[in-house]
Amino acid sequence: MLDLNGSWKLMDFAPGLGVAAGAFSSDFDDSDWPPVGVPGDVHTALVRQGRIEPPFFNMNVETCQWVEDQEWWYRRSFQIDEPVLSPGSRFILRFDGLDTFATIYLNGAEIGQHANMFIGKELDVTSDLRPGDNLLAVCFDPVMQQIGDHSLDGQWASYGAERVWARKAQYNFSWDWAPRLLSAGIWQDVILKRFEGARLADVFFKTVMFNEDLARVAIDIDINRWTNNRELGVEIVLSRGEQELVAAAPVSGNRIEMALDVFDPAIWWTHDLGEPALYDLEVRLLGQEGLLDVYRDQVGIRTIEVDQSLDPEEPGTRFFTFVLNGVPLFARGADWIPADSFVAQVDEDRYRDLLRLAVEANMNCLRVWGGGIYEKRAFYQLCDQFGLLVWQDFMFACALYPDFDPDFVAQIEVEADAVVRRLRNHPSIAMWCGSNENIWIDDLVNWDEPGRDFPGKTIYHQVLPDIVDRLDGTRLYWPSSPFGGNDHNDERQGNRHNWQVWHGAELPRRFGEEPRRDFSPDGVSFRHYGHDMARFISEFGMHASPVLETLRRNVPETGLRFASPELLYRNKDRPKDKGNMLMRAHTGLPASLQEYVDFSMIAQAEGLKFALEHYRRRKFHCSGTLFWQLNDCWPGLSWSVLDYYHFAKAGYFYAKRAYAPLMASFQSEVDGSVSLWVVNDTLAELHDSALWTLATFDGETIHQGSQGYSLDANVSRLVTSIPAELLRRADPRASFLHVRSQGSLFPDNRHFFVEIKDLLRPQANLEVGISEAERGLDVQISSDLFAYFVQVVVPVQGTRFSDNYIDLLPGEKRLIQVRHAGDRALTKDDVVVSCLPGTSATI
Ligand code: BMA
Repeated sequence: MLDLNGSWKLMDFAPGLGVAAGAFSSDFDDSDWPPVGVPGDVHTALVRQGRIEPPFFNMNVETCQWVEDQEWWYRRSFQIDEPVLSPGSRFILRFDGLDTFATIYLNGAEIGQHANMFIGKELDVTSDLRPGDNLLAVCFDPVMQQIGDHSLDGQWASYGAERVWARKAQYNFSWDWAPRLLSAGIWQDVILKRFEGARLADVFFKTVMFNEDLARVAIDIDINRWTNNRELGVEIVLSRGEQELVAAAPVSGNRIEMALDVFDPAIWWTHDLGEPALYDLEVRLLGQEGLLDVYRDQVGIRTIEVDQSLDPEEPGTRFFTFVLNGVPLFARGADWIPADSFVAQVDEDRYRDLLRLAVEANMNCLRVWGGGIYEKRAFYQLCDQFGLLVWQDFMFACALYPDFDPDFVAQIEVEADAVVRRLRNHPSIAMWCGSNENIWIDDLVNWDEPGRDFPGKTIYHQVLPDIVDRLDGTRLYWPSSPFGGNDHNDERQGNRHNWQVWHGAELPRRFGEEPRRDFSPDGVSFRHYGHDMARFISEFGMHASPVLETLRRNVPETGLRFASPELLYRNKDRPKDKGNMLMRAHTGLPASLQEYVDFSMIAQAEGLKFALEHYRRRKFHCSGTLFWQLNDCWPGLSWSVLDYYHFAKAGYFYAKRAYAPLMASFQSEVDGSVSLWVVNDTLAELHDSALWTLATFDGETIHQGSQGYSLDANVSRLVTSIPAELLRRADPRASFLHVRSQGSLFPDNRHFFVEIKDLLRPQANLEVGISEAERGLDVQISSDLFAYFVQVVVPVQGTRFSDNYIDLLPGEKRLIQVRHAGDRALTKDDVVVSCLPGTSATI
């Protein structure tokens, strides 16, 4: 095996001139070409060379657009020492990722082309290699030139119609949260491997059945052999800790199916329901002379289904519930987008940090959204290890796709085949989904032709499900997100995206009805979530600004004002004032940048809290909430709760509390009463008391109550109802409800009776004490009166908070642990504590 990553050389030419100059040939002189790292991308290399400014700063994206129009050449040489090759030797050159329109040359000869960023390319180079020096060159053609003049009648694609012709990450053509950055490059590993006579083509591990004592697993092995008279055998080792199971068998054909019985099996669970137990799987291919090939992976024993049976308590509706190992679960999570505009730059550490943050926020499920990429191996391995389920989209988003073009469909078949094979052994993969919004939006655009055939339809309804069925067959295939019911975004079956909030798309709607939009503050208000009876909601959300530090790093001083052109440039959504509508509904409009940061964060955080509590109370009528969106690909203004540098917005902490496996929440009723609910996502039965208080912001307790309750495992339940007459004793603008668990089972929660902007809160005074602790600081905060939106700001990347953006009750004292995992020691000077309206804390 030869690792061909590392230092290559890079140069650009005007289209066509690289070939004319002979850049493919072995004796071409590339001594003046600068070095480039592989895996990587050309933009990152150009920043290092000083040829472009860092694209994310200010509006630099605009000045580096020329990069997509050039032809980019990578070259490197390598040595082959083995002069003697046996007749059965084969050398396979493998590129895990080429972005995107690539021609590959070895020793001056063209050996292959590739036009799909999403899947790898393998080339048999046995006859092209030579002993000694070899020269590998890859040319990437300009994307738009390769796409050419294709057009698609009736195309309604947002974000650039031409993108649908390129199997390249669609968000890179610009999105409503991403700038246009069409990079190029060898974005994943390159490897040269020698095989003798045969190799493993594929391994599929699946759980056939299990009970407490025994699991039966099947391992299907495909072999690729080119020396027919070989005697081959396979050996399987499945191990976990002390337990090791071994099986061996001779193979006569090209395929063998083996089965193993695992006694006392360790079962894979999401991290909240159990242990995400993994086994090491090793499959060895043996010839007479020994080991020919080996496959290593971590696998899990588990079953996953989606229950879509009728919901007897809500006639006319169906469940949409993940059932893991026979246990129905509520999916708590968010939508995942690529973690960088330059996906080559996302390494295992960044995946780990983001996924750990998701787990720490009590999430058990993420959706890999269809406008990004099929993520790298490390992403799925970490989801396996962390016990996160993955809703996996195929990469088709917000457009019509040319399924009338046989070449395009052939390309999709190859892609889906490779993707399903690559991902199907990950226990984290819970289901396959054909596209993002393609079916729903076509019906919205062509609302007067319900059920019409549209370009792309056969991909989601035939091509993909056939492949999933053939190569997997253990998971649900679902045609699109959203899908199911009457309008493809129904609340009675399937899954839904709620874009009434933020995008003003009025819900519900039925086939044949003209879609309506309402962009007014009322139209986009997050209160609409409270009427949403969705069965499973896989997108909904609101923008919030990132922390000031992120803006300071990327916006020049002159632009650090609310609504400055430089700031608005970071908002890729249109029209750009949806956030203002939302803030007008809930917080009022900001008058400064600091207020914009706070108010937009509040609108998002309170909106997520309101939505998540509502949907979770409806467990299992609603069985999942994946909010839009977990992360960012650049330092923009977006729906994310974690920004590009992984600084958490207030919405992250609000979601974390609303996602606590045990969660208490209040719900206003039309008769003026307020009900108190507790949701139990654990598998344990509970007995507890909920202590609730009606109090004023300045410290007067109006009423206190205590309600004992018992809760079965895995349910949501009304615990008590607080009558309207009692609540009328307080001024709704100057009071709040609070609940605490006597046994500290759920996080404290509170309820306001009016919008944030209408609250009458006296100015609270905070007292803050900071002391040093191992790997960070302990921040003690107390308040004389009710303090809203208490935030501990530390502008140091990688800082973690035990909690943040909290409320303090009158007289309450809270400890916030501030930790930093890296080498950077935090000091008191790094910390600013404040609450709203702006108070200066006494430290
Ligand atoms: C949905 C997503 C994305 C989009 C988001 C916010 O449509 O699928 O396409 O970025 O909403 O508008």
